[in-house]
Amino acid sequence: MTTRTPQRLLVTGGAGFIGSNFVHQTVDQRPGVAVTVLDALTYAGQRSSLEPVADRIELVEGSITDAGLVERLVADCDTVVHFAAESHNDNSLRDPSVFIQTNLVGTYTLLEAVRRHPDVHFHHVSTDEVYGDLALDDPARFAESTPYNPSSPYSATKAGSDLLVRAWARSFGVAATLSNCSNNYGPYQHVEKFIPRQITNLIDGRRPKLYGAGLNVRDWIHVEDHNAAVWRIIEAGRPGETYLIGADGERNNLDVVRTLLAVFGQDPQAFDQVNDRPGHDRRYAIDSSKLRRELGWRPRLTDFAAGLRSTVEWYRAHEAWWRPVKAAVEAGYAAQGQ
Ligand code: NAD
Ligand code: TDX
Repeated sequence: MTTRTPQRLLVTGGAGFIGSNFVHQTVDQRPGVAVTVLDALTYAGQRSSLEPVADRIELVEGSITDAGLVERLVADCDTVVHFAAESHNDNSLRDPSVFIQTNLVGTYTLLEAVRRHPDVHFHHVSTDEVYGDLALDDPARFAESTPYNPSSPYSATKAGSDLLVRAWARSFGVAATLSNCSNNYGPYQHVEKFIPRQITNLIDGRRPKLYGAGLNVRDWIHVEDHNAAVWRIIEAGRPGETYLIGADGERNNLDVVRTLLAVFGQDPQAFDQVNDRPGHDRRYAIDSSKLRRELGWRPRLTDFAAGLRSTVEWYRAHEAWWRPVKAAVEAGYAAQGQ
């Protein structure tokens, strides 16, 4: 089995949802590892998400499309963990241009720098959405061999970035691993996303907003389990390989809303149906047996109701973190009838 001992990490997008949780986990569990975060602090990245670890990491504010900056930072690390992206499907339907810049040009810029530093390992964090969607009654799940078939501008740019990484690994010998994970939930997730949007609506006394009939299925995983898998892959994943990450957490959106309504002690019917997302993927489902078999990873936080309760507690306790952006996010959705 491959073994690496990452000591100097460059974490792109480390002020976002999954990246900030990754940085917290790394600082807590691996105090000897030096962490530099490169983050453009877009609307989705917040300095305050790293405040609890601010004195133990370096945060560089800048873009992954800035080739000079990227070169300097890559030269000084042994491992790049690449989370930075434009990540929201609904935004990509309103304006795809920044998705092209960050997800495609940004990943290309990082790959070119890593190519000049052959000792640096590159881990690319991606999504199950590159595989398109499955029918609700299809027994199949996505596997590493499933053909790419992305639906939205977001997932198309993530698919493109995955293919760039594979090409740079094969053609230029870049030491890269890839992971494609299902839907994450947990602390520090932007209130534009499904679960935090409904939690903060309920805290505010508003009704949850379901797209269409709520029958679309997502395969939920707690962000801590995702990040533990990323650590396992950067230590032991085989260069050039892709690993799917999932925790067998398939649920439809209606079920998620009803579970949240129960946490808040409210009537299971107390939600609104709003305009559906154009091109809305029906179902994602991950078969993560390769990662489990080859690298021995297992999810730990698989009690979804318990995970939702602790996430609700986090949003109640961290209102100062999300309150400043909530009204503008809701106004944006209202303008689309959502
Ligand atoms: P997020 O939107 O919460 O965070 C993205 C971060 O990237 C932000 O801090 C933002 O400021 C930063 N960023 C954006 N453009 C940048 C640029 N040009 N240069 C530097 N930094 C930039 O996203 P997330 O949900 O934490 O997702 C992180 C990664 O994980 C993404 O690559 C996403 O595709 C992938 N992913 C997410 C999920 C999920 O459920 N959220 C599931 C699977 C994979
Ligand atoms: O208000 C809402 N009501 C609703 O029913 C919102 C915001 C969403 N939804 C639905 C759409 C989806 O079926 O909930 C589901 C989840 O929506 P999102 O949180 O927007 O996530 P999704 O589009 O599934 O993509 C997420 O998982 C894969 C992440 O945002 C991506 O970055 C990741 O790649």
